[in-house]
Parts: sequence; structure tokens; C-alpha cells
Amino acid sequence: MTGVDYLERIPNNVNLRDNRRLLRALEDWQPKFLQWWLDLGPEGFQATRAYLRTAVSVDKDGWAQFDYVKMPDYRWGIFLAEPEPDRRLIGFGDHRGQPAWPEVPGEHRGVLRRLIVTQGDTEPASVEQQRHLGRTCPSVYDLRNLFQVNVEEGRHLWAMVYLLHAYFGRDGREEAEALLQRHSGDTDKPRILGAFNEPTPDWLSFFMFSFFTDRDGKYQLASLQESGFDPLARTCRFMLTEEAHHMFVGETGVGRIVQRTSELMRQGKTDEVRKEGGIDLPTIQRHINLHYSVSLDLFGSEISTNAANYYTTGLKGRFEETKKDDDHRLKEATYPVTLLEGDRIVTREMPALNALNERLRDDYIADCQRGVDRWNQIIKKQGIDFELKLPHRGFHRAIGSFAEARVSPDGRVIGEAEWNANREEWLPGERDRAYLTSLMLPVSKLGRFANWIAAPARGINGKPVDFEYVRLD
Ligand code: BYC
Ligand code: FE
Ligand code: FE
Repeated sequence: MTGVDYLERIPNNVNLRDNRRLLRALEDWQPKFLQWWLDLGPEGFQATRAYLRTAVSVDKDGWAQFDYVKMPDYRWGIFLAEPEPDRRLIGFGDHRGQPAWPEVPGEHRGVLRRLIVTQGDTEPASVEQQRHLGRTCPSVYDLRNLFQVNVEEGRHLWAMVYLLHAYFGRDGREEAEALLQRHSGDTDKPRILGAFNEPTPDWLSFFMFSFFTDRDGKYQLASLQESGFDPLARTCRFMLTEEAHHMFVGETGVGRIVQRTSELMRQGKTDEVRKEGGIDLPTIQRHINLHYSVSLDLFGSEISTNAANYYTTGLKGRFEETKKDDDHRLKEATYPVTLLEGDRIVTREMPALNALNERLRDDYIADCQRGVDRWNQIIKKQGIDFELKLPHRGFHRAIGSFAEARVSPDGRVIGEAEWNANREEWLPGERDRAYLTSLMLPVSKLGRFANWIAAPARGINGKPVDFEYVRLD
């Protein structure tokens, strides 16, 4: 494998040293990134040392090295998965069977840049959304996980900025600047996609975000790792190795809250968990409803000519494209799509190419359901009769067919009156917000956890749960 050039200011496995122009452009962007990190990264912890993993090489054994670092000193680097030994062939669309492109094909330049910018924009957005959470961490273990996610999202930004600088010339450099100028929730220059402008005000929201929204990242990156543009494919392939931990943080985070809540319910023989200082299951359900629905929006419209074009031109494939047993061109194929027709919800066979967003959303939904099933197992084990559910895909949508209607969590098209009467029941409201805020008190004693969340089953990198994951002195 290519060694990682770790002594350089920008650790990389792309031979930056041999490309002075590119190196200079990136070295020019680096201090701007650092300034952004200092201004909008984890508030109050810039001088704190945390036990973080850093990628030092891209092979199986070497990509995760653990040590204490101050986050601004984290070695954000540029790592592409190794090229495949035989030059990779494009796996789908009109160019199927042709060699993957080492450079940007001129005719797809604008579209490809837009996809990379959209992907890149989400990474710093999430860091901005999460920047206040450190102050209210439920444990030192959780604090470390938050920071791990944050630095890796920072590295994902680097990954996209590298592609912009290396392959898109002046436009790319301008886009790289703009990635630091748009900010989550900013009224003038918001982030591109809806979910990345929502606040992440508390740790329940953070875990939900990591479960639902980082999982959109998994599915988008999995589609982009099929890309005919080889540098994008290899970049995304390596990003996916880091993404798994983000979803682990989300799934176990929510799972530990569910665990604690169930224990409090069983011990106190009561549904009124708030009296015991826990987070009641209906509040957890409302947060599922919110984060799931805004994350479903991230897949775009059910019927999308953009998606058809990305596929046909070889820019963005399907989830597990190579495992699929069909012609990988889809010109004649159809796919069932659930849509709103008037005030009815119907399922229609649509041209498969135009339905690719929906197909990816279906893969995502099945994956989310598996996680929810595991949460429900935790509840059941405590002997409690309650089931968490994913709401209907049409519930609370702002993008696509369902954006025009009000749909209840159980999938009925309803009127404004019924929506308004139930909104507080279905989505987090002021009362939840105030209660959760009252719970968010920092716990900094090693091995201790806030009352509303269970301890994890094990620590990080073989360390005990009460390990000093963050040096808070
Ligand atoms: N909000 O044909 P349509 C991650 C726009 S998460 C606002 O329906 P298309 C991460 C759309 O741009 C992964 N606008 O959609 C997670 C288009 O605008 P234009 C992020 C939206 O293009 C956690 C118009 O509506 N990666 O990594 O097929 C922490 C009609 O579009 C939204 C990507 O998204 C929305 N929700 O698909 C950190 C991958 N949805 O072009 C990181 C790259 C749609 O008409 N992006 N629009 O002006 C894409 O593949 C596509 O852009 C999308 C949209 C799937 C997002
Ligand atoms: Fe990311
Ligand atoms: Fe992530």
C-alpha cells in the first residue's frame, strides 16, 4: 500500500508532495479551515485533550491509531482507499464496462461538482450543529465519542475539499471557500440541505441525528463509492470506514437511553418516568418521528430526473450496485414508488431510473427498521409493553410528493385541524424541549453517567468504561 505521508503539514496518501500547486492551494485553505474549527467547532474544548483515533494509513490494521490530542491539533488528512489492482470498470449506466475515469469528464463537470459540494457541505454543518453539546455531556465516555465524530466530519470536509482543489480548478477553490462560509441555520447563507440547518440542542437529538442522519451519509456515500469518477469512489470508500462509528454512537446512544428508561419504568412500576428523571418513551418516539422524517427528505424527490441522470452518466450508483443482479442500465426496468395522488397514498410502478432516490430511501428505511427492532428488544427484555415505531414515510415531509400534504404517523392523509391537534403528540415541542434542557447537566466524573442514560456495555478501543477518555483538568 501507499504509505501515509504523516510528516507533511497535511497528512495524505495522494502524493501531495509531488504536486506543488495543489499542495500550495491546500496549504492556503488549511488556516481558513482551522479558523473555522476554532470559531464554530466544539465550544469550550479547544484546548482539551481527548483520546481520539486518527487515520494513519488506509489498510485494515493501520487506519485507526488512538492517542490523546487537542482537537485543533488533530491530523486532518487526505486519504483515498487504495486503487483496485486492475483498473476498475464503471459498473452501471451508459458507460458500464468502460474504465473508471481518473479525471473529471468535461461534460459532467458541473453536475459532479454539485454532488461533491452537497456532500461536503453536510460535514462541517454537523460540527456546527453539535458545537454546544460538550458542555452538557452525560459522561466523559460520551464526550469523547462526540469529539471523535466531530473531528472525523472535519476530515470528511477535507476529503471533499481535496477533490474540489485537485480536479475542479478555480471553481473548485471557490467552492472550497464557500464551504466555510455557509453555516448551519444561518439566515443569509444556510447549509444546502434541510436537516443540516436544524438545531441539535440536546444529547437525545445528537444520538438521533447520529442514528438517522449519519445513516443518510452511509447510503449516499455507498452510492457515490460506485461512481465512475474514480477519485470520488475511493474517497467515499474510505469515509465509509469512519461512518460506521458515527452510527454506532447513535444506535447505542439511543439504546442506552431506552435501556435506562425501561429500567426506571420497571423499578418504579410507573409510566411517569419524568418523575424519576428519565426520558419517557413517548418523548423518544417524538424524536424518532422528527429525525427520521427530516432524514428521509435528504434522499430527494421520489421521482427525480437528476437521479436518473446521475446514474445514466455513471456518476452515482445504487447501494450495493455490484451485488445487484440486473442489467445495471435500467432503461426498461420499473420500481414501485409510494406517492400522494390527490388525497390518497398509492403505490405505482414507475421507471426505475427516475425512482432511484426512492430506491435508496427504501434501503435506508429497512436499515433504520433493524435498529428500531433492536431498541424494542431492550424494552421487551425489561418486560415493558411498548413499541417504538418508524412513522409512515409521508409523515412530516418537506421534500417530494408528500410535502404537499399532512400525513399522520400511521399513514393517513389528514386535515390541518387534526394535524394541529396532534402536533405536540407527534413531534417534539416546547414542553419536551424545556424538560430535556433541565436534564442536560454535565457529568464529568469518570465512569459516571447521567441518570437518564445507561452505561455502555464496554469502552472504546478495549479501554474500561471509566477510562479517562477526555482530560478535563
Ligand atoms: N434539502 O431531484 P431532486 C452526510 C433539492 S449526509 C434541500 O429531488 P436530487 C452526513 C435538490 O438539490 C449525505 N434541497 O433531488 C450526515 C435539487 O435542487 P436543484 C449527504 C433539496 O438532486 C451526518 C432539487 O431539490 N450527501 O454525509 O435527485 C453528518 C430537486 O431535487 C433536498 C449527499 O446528499 C433537501 N433535503 O437528490 C455529516 C450526496 N433534497 O439541483 C454528514 C450528494 C433535494 O434543482 N447529493 N433538494 O437546484 C445528492 O446526491 C443529491 O443532491 C440529493 C438530492 C440526494 C441530496
Ligand atoms: Fe461525514
Ligand atoms: Fe458521519
